[in-house]
Amino acid sequence: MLMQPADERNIAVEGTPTRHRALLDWVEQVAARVRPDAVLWCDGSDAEWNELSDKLVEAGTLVALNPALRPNSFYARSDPRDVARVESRTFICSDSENDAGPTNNWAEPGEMRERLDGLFSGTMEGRTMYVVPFCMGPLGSDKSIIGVEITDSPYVVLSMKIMTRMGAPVLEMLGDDGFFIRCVHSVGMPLSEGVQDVAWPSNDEKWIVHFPETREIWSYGSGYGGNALLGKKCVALRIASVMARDDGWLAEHMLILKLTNPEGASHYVAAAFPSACGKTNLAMLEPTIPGWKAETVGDDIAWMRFGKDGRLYAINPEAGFFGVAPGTGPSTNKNAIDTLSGNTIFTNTALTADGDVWWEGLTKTPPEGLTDWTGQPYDPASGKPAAHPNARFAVPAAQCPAIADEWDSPEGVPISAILFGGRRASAVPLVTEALDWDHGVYMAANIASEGTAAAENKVGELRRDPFAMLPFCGYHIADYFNHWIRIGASAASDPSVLPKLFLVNWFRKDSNGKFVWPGFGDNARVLKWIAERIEGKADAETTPIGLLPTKGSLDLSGLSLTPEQTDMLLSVDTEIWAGEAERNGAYFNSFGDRLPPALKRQQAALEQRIAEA
Ligand code: SAT
Ligand code: MN
Repeated sequence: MLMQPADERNIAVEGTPTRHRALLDWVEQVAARVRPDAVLWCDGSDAEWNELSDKLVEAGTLVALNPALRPNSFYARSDPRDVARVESRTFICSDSENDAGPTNNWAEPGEMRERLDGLFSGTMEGRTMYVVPFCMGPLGSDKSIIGVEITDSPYVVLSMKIMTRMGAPVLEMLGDDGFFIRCVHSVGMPLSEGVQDVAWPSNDEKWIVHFPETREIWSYGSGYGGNALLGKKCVALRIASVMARDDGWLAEHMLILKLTNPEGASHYVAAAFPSACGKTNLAMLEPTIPGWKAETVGDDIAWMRFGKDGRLYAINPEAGFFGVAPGTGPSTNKNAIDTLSGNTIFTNTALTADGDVWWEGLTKTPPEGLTDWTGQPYDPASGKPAAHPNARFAVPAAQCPAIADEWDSPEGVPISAILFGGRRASAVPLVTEALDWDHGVYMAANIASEGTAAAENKVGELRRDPFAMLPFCGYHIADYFNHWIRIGASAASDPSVLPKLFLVNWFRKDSNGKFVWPGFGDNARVLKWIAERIEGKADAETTPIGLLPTKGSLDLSGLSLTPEQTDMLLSVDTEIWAGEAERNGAYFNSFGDRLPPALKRQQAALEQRIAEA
């Protein structure tokens, strides 16, 4: 760890941990603008972790949890105005507005840079500027991408240490002239003369800005999650999706799961679901069917590239899980609970009287003497939750008892199937296999989900979330659809090497508004059918919307579903689907000429199949 007084503007190679001229120049340039008291290059060591966490405990940002209950773990309470990603303040500043597309906010890059210059001018006054080199993906892998985040938030530094490979080994991997993504983050609260710091500094004005052409991110005003831990959504999805478009690979909002059958044969599956739709639960599921085993490779992001054998290989670019705490309990996700046994940072959960954390769903009833996420004594009679619905944990992935050995493998894992799912109370069956790659792209482009606490929109509202990438695609979403079509076409000589594509829906409700499918560990029954489809063992029935399990091919043994419930899960109502198709068509029309012809053909083909049914 190296301290450098900021007024020594000429940060020399001497005394810094790198000889990377472009990196040194950039750090110097940013320091000159943000004017910190000191510049600190983070090495990612345990000593650094201890020093920063001590400092944050002293400042009141972190509470050290009871070490007998949760060693080396901390609790943070954010500003109540800084609890989730802010999509309305998230911008893709591509050179051309058309390249950002209709689903992203865009601003003219020159004007945006001027605005950012003003906002960042002196923004780190009175603070330390941390330089955080991080690697998305296994260290030393040619599939990994390096970033450097400059931040004035030590909470961000600690969180980046959990969520990424961070510090000295990354600078070593970067060498003297390696490529890195430039990320600048400030909480936007300079400690000018007379300003008293607060436990969670932030600013009411927030900007999360991406410059895709120059692979740059500038984030201002928020200290929370995806707004501030720039390796995650900003680098690994928004900027990486643009790099993937340019270089012929896929950067996706997907978990990666290893599934092993009773005979010991394994398949790797990737799955896309919108935020807070049970993705972490599926990534860590414990199958209820005997002999089947599921292991975790990743819970949020997958980068997939073609291997020499023509198959798609996935890596998890992250090193930790940034999961939603509420709803996570010993019965819904025991692996997650066991993962959280130590070395974890919790944010916006409730705090117990004995110095531990609690949230809705951890136990049936709240313990006595809770302090809620706003810092007030918790009154269960208030009807309010003790933890914020988007309360989070950040924990090293390696601590997960279900982590697959190959989760850190530099080659990645070969993907046999990709699942897409939203939260749909009606219409969409439990599982549908796509007729072919293009049809799968059509299904994925049309997934929709109810709002989640992770984003700002109202919980319960239905919104389209194509590929679960709506807030994360760094370019025009119709071009992104076309990129998927092209990826499929690039395997034209042998389409059988491509993953099979599936649409799943765990959230079907009956007329009383109750979920029909038990979900959680029983989702392994659907995974079993998918694995057997890959192996050519399970039967499917062709319907107008795709291939559905035949009665008997889906393992429902031991479940207490009525025949009506099974019917509901596995049937297609053509009248309802005529309406679905019409709405899909209207949605597609909103993209005009930019919609790939292959998807127009899929739309027409679906309409025709439904009409003929
Ligand atoms: O807050 S994050 O963007 O990191 C998590 C999420 O929204 O899924
Ligand atoms: Mn996510």
